[in-house]
Amino acid sequence: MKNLKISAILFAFMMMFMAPGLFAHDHENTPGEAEFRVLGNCGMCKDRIERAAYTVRGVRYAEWNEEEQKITVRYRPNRTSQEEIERTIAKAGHDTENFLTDDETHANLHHCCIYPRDPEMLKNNRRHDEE
Ligand SMILES: [Cu+2]
Repeated sequence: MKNLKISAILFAFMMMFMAPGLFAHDHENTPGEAEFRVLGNCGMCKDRIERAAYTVRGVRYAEWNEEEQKITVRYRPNRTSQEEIERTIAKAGHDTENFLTDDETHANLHHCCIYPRDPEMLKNNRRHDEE
């Protein structure tokens, strides 16, 4: 009986420390951290995309993955937002999950960087400078 009590207390303690970790995997719900789609082609795109992200005040980390066509960013949520980071990357030439670059900016990218655009995104996303 005593052992059972101790086990119950131990279990309660374990849950207290472990439970928050069980829910910490959803990046979209972690303030200051986001992962979203960004289209691009090559190492030059990677530079341009990450550099654009780092121009946003409050961005602490940006890494674009060519294979996954995704960027991971970490930022100070009191300084900036995923939306501002997306708009800035789109302005630099790369369509993002929610925003589009200008046709002209896309066409003027280095020739190896002219990535194929996604018709769904062209239909649904807002332009980077749209309200
Ligand atoms: Cu490129």
